[in-house]
Amino acid sequence: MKQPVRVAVTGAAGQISYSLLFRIASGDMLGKDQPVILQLLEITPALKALEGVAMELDDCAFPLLAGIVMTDDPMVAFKDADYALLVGARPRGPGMERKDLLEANAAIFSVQGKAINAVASRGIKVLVVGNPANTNSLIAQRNAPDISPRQFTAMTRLDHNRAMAQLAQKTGKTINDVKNMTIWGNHSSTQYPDVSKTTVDGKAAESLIDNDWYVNEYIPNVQQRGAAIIKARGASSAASAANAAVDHMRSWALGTAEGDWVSMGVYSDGSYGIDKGLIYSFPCVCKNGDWEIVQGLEVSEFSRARMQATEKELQEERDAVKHLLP
Ligand code: NAX
Repeated sequence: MKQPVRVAVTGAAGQISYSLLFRIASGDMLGKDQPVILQLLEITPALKALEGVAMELDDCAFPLLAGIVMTDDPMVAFKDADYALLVGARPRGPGMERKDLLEANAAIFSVQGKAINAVASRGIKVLVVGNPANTNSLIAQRNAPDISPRQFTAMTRLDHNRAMAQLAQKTGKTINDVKNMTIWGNHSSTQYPDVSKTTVDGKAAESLIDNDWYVNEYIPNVQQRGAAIIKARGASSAASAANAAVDHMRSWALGTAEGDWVSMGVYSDGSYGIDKGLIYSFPCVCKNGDWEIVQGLEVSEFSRARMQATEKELQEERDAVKHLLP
């Protein structure tokens, strides 16, 4: 058996974590041979509820769960952490403007970025799930100057999975038939689900679907899927969000399938003309615990306009918290 790795999870008493922690502890994220120590961060009023979650984790008797730490102190939660899943965030309250939301979260993610910088493993892999995920990831990254910006990512895998599922359903195929899906940009309604390189059962997706359906139904449905879940369930996506977080980390740590890629919000190096330094979702391949943006894809005018619209939103989010960035 391998040595245990330390996995920090914030917002650990929340609804996504109620699914996520059990998946991590059962080995779904890092493999069935990789023991984990869960280091769980919550705000002080939620520590009692967190104890209940830890009791249930104990009651699962997971062979791979080598320990649980519970704390309201980021310096404890991120101590020597090899992985961090930043799920906890400030939700939008009544009367709260978008700018207030960005600022409230900037406060949380700057503290957590500083703590990661100070005490985490130098090889830490960070995934931000809490919204606005891309900009929260940017804030954490900018507050961790001793850690490579490549180690801070944001989650668009749920959007990626949603886009694959909707395409599989439309074409009467299964998820296993869908390859090379891309989500570009922000995890928000400006994201651009791009099927121009996607294949379904070896055939170009564009040859199987009607362009009208793609532009007027598919793209908006993927963009608005989170709202549709809230409307139907009365609560935001939780199990599917946890599943996507597990998928994101597993791809990053253990690699992507040969010939396929995944969508990840990563540090832009200027690829495809996207503003350097933004955390932007690109098609990525992962190998040996590292990711790379897929290069050389042809970008149509239609795609370019959508990639730029979502880039613009990310630039605006960044600019709204600029005064709080080091
Ligand atoms: P919940 O409100 O159920 O849980 C959030 C938890 O975070 C709470 O227990 C809260 O006490 C804790 N928390 C708040 N501030 C904290 C801090 N400073 N340190 C540690 N813990 C803190 O929300 P949940 O449904 O679990 O969603 C969590 C976040 O994921 C939200 O921001 C949500 O918008 C976001 N999502 C992101 C998705 C994505 O694809 N990137 C999809 C699903 C989800 O909407």
